Amino acid sequence: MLPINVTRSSMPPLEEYIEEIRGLWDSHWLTNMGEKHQKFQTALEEYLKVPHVTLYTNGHLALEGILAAMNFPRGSEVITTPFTFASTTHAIVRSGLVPVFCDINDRDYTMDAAKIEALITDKTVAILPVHVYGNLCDTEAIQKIADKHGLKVIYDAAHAFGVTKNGVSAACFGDAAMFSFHATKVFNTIEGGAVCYRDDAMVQTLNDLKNFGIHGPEAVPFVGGNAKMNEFQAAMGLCNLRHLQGEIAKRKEVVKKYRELLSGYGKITFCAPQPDVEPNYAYFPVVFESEKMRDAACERLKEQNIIARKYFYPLTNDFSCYKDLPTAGGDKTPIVRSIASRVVTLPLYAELGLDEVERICKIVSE
Ligand code: T4K
Repeated sequence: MLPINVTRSSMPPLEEYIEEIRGLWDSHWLTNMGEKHQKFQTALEEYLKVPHVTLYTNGHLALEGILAAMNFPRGSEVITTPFTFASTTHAIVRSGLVPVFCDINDRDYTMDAAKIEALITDKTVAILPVHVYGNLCDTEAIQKIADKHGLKVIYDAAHAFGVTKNGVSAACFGDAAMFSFHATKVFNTIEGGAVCYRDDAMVQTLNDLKNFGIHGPEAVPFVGGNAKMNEFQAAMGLCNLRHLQGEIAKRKEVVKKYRELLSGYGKITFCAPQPDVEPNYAYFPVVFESEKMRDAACERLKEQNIIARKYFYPLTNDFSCYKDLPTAGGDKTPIVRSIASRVVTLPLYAELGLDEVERICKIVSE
């Protein structure tokens, strides 16, 4: 029997993708901001209702791109969450900045805005929260703190494509938001990512950063790298965008079934639904009473070839690569430590059968 993985890439009908890429065999134009790239960028700006979208080859380089574009002095501090994928913390550190870890709340596992101000020092330049699992952070409270202290807000919105709050897309909060379009996301371009923002001045810098700072065949005024999205990625994005609402609707049914079957089982808790938020059902995290119970459930599922994943355990501030980082480790973030040791994300994708969900829930509750 094929394994049931934590997720499975959404793909458009093969014929649709072939039709979308057919023209590339005439033009032989495969990358460097070609026709598909331009079309996809415009489609996203319209869909997300955000003034600017800069496409990147993946979400991680998009995040590094934002940090580079902001040009913070080396050694500056960025308040962030350790309850995330390696990418968030790595992007801060690889940019020569120091991550300062803030605790999360136990309702939706996003950064606890009430704990941010205590972490601000004269070296703090930005807040970098994560809309983890597609749950939106307390964007109003975070913006208030940032305005009061003159800090930038950069959202890691890797999980939040398609999520809106009172009709406003996750792209529109803070100074910039990064989306990941990785194969494992609700919306994918195979690999891919984007930065969304309002500041016109950032357009040139972000483009320079992803295309060697080249302005013309004989003009290179900026030291940039290479992080361009290619035409095949953009074509995948154009196709998947047409199917996004259908994908989200199917995921909604899966999540509904999980909640229905597991809510009577007292030993696990779910994220609380967020008022005014239209979710994308990106992940289905459940938190067990104890680490032992969580690990046992994972083992039992694995015996049945069902691969649940402990997103996000271990915490990034416990990674061995950060053992010498003075701000890492320790017990300064008790809630996140407790959640991370008990959380598991159950399989979730559009085509996951409701009978499979029943099977998973039976194993979990046993
Ligand atoms: N910030 C946050 C908060 C993030 O979660 C991420 C990425 C980023 C930043 C960085 O964005 P990117 O630079 O990646 O665009 C996966 C993804 O690779 C990663 O994108 C994602 N977060 C993270 C949460 O999950 P792994 O190491 O768990 O992936 P892997 O290879 O174990 O795949 C998980 C399952 O997905 C597989 O068991 C089957 C399925 N799958 C996987 C691939 C690669 C598919 O169905 N198709 C595929 O092509 O990191």
